[in-house]
Amino acid sequence: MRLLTPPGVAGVAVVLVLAEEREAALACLKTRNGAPWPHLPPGVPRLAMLEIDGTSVDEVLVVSHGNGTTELHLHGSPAVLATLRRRFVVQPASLPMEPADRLLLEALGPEQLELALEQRQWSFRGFLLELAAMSGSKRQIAMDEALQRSRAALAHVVPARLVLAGAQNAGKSTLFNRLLFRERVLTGPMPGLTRDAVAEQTTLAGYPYELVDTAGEGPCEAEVDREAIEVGRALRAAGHVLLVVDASRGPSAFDRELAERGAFVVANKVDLPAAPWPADMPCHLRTSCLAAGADTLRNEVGELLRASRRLPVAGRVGGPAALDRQQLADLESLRTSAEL
Ligand SMILES: Nc1nc2c(ncn2[C@@H]2O[C@H](COP(=O)(O)OP(=O)(O)OP(=O)(O)O)[C@@H](O)[C@H]2O)c(=O)[nH]1
Ligand SMILES: [Mg+2]
Repeated sequence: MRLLTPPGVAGVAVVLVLAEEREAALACLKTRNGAPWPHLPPGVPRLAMLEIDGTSVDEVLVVSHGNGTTELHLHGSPAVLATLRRRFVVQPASLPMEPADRLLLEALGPEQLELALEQRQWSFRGFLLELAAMSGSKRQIAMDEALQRSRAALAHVVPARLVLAGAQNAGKSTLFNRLLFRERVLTGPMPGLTRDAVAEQTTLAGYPYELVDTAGEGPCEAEVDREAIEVGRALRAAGHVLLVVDASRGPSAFDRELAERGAFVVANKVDLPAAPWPADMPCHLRTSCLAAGADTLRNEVGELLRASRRLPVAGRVGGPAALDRQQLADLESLRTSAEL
């Protein structure tokens, strides 16, 4: 069975019974008089009682389709669906959707919306056919331009992981909350406050990021704290790292190590008297996460990342571009075949 409506706590749930499940599903329906459900002509909605394991569950509307499938309109309570799931496999329906339409629905910010609207003007498949029909050198140039646009377009769609790292109490969770515009995680003066890594999506300078707040590095007595620090280390290995340093204490040996491995360095707490900052330690942003406005912080961090990832200003990319891995693979395979 396929659930055609989004999950929720109320309203109506519409479930599509597939042709192969029809007999089993109809066996669970009774007329209002308790008689077995008759085979009905398609298209006529009828009320029926749904019975699962001898228990009357719900009064449902039954709509048979000519192609052998049947719709059941249930009361949308999760309890009713849960009862149906005890007897049948109910999966969410996945409707085929063009990547540009998906982006239009899921856009986190105006830049993603603008890109989705731009890309909807073109048929990507039609564009591939146009490319395939071009002569050799012209096609190479057009394809290289499309791959260039696709790089920027995919960066609009696929969130890059950005892990906040640093010593305990440096201000990672404070920065995390500011970048999200809300108090998502606990902050406070007690070192080692954050234990579990928390991930949230947002856009910075128009590009999507999975922001991850992690446990700070520092002394820990409990096994659970050591594990939390290990999780942070593993997360850092698969993403960009935003290293938060408490500038009133200065960078630690661990901070210097992360900076050497390419982390973006934020010197935080510049509202307090500063400790010496070693000349060979990079610093990409000096700020006070407490005092700076969230907008300013988001812009500064976003621009820093955009420039270092060599991404153009977010928004339209100026021509058909791949918006998912499949489209990119199709584009690339056309280039490979052209090279043969
Ligand atoms: N003066 C000052 N205090 C700050 C600033 N940023 C954060 N703090 C304070 O520093 C303390 C620690 O902040 P957190 O964000 O919880 O630090 P953390 O890095 O997440 O710490 P752990 O979770 O223990 O690793 C809190 O009391 C914050 O209010 C800042 O820019 N200036
Ligand atoms: Mg924290």
